[in-house]
Amino acid sequence: MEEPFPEEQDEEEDEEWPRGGRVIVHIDLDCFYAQVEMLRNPQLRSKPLGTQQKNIVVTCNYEARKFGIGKLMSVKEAKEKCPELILVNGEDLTPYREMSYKVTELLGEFCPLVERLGFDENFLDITELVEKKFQELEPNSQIPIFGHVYKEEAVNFQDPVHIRLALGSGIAWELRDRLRSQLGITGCAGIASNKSLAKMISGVFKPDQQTLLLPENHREFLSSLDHIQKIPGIGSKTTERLEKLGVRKIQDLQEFPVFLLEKEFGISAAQRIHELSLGQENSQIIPWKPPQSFSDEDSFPKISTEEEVREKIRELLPKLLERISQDGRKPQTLRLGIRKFPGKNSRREFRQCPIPKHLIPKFGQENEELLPILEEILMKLFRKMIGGKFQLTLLSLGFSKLQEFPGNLGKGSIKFYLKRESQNKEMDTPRAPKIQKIPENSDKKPGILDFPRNFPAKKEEKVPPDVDPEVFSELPPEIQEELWTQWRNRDWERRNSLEKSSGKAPNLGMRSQCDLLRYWKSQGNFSG
Ligand code: TTP
Ligand code: MG
Repeated sequence: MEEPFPEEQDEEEDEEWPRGGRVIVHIDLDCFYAQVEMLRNPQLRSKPLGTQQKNIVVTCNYEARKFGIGKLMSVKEAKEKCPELILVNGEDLTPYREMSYKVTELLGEFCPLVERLGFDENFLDITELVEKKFQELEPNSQIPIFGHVYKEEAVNFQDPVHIRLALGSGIAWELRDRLRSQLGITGCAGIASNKSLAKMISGVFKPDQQTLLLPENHREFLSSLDHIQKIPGIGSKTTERLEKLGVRKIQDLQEFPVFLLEKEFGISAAQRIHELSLGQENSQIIPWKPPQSFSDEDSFPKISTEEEVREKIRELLPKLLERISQDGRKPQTLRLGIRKFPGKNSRREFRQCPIPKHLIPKFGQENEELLPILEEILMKLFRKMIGGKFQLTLLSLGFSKLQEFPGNLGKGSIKFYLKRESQNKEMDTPRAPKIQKIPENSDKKPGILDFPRNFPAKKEEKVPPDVDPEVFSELPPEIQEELWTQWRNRDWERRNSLEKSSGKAPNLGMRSQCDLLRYWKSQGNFSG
């Protein structure tokens, strides 16, 4: 489709650009694990193929989908649908992780604003690239549109917003082309003016296709999606609450009186939910960088026995180990956090210890073996923290000091991830973990410090308010960061009830591997 470039621009409108609207591309790789397996063994390409974890087909190629096989189907059902289905074990995530980082790295060569979402999705904010192309356009230029336009809506070449999105479709095409030519991998792209819409539109035509969504179709497109949970940012808890109000479809939500939403969720949350249903969302791209630590926590009304503590640890540990496996690096420090009852909201106490060196290589390789050993270490930490009777309302686990490697592959570089395997150093002989107490605060109480009510607004301060600078300087970086985070998110619990992308894992309890993987995918909630 080609259209002439308008000779006359609406200058006023153009000056306002990007007026809240940007050009965002979302790329979702096709049948990712299966595609990686087909790259490893091209003979599989023309055959129905599934990747198996335990007794689940986590994904399958598009050949297999022709038989009605879908993601997360049981092996039994998949085999019934297609007896000739070839199954490859997909439990070792190493090849998928490597391809995943190669993709992000390649996309990063185009544009610095790349955000990863799980293993096979990336967002790019290409507003600036588009802007450059826009400025370079000659009068009467022909602007090609690449891929589909949702509902085949006519692009208005008098409208600078349309023109920029059309230019974005060209960039998305180029990105996909580069992925194919350099890495041999295909994916779908969505082009829209925000992350939420770009993600939702990218799956409209699959596989190996792309779709552009114009602003005029936002509402209609959203209404066409049946269930509210299809909106990124509306998680399962919000969905549950909305369903209780009788809201199931996105259209129901669009039409639902805002004042009733406000009654249920409070003013700002209600506003946000309503806006999401209309496709109004302006969260920024969070350029990818490796996490400094992995942690998870669970809060509860009260627990007071060691068995209950052990049970909580058993619930939290497997999913944390799973996340660490997916990351690929290996932690060197283990931390336990608790909140005692009665206690002030934010008061937590922490103890940490180095992970015995002989255990470190087992991360990501022998999680099953690690579980009982780490559990005992954590119980030991717990006993150090608690002398006699106790009542807890929260327990957290954290792994940090993710193993760094020598050479030029510093943390923060994707190459760090890609080269990881070859750089494992020999580990020392086993040693009992040394328990290390986190320095206490100035009023001599253990653990994390209390926070004041009136905070200065900026983090440029070197130390969070009212924290003893000497104590702060001795804390490990991840605890310092946590202090900052706590300080910034002092109303975290209230806001988190909206599931507003806290990055915190939901309280999943003991889960099967597949559930964990599903959880991993769902972790990519937006911030904003
Ligand atoms: P998806 O992007 O959901 O699926 P896909 O890439 O296989 O297929 P599509 O063409 O429809 O995008 O997930 C990416 C990979 O994540 C997938 O290949 C396998 C894995 N995965 C899980 O491990 N657990 C899950 O619950 C899902 C949905 C996917
Ligand atoms: Mg995919």
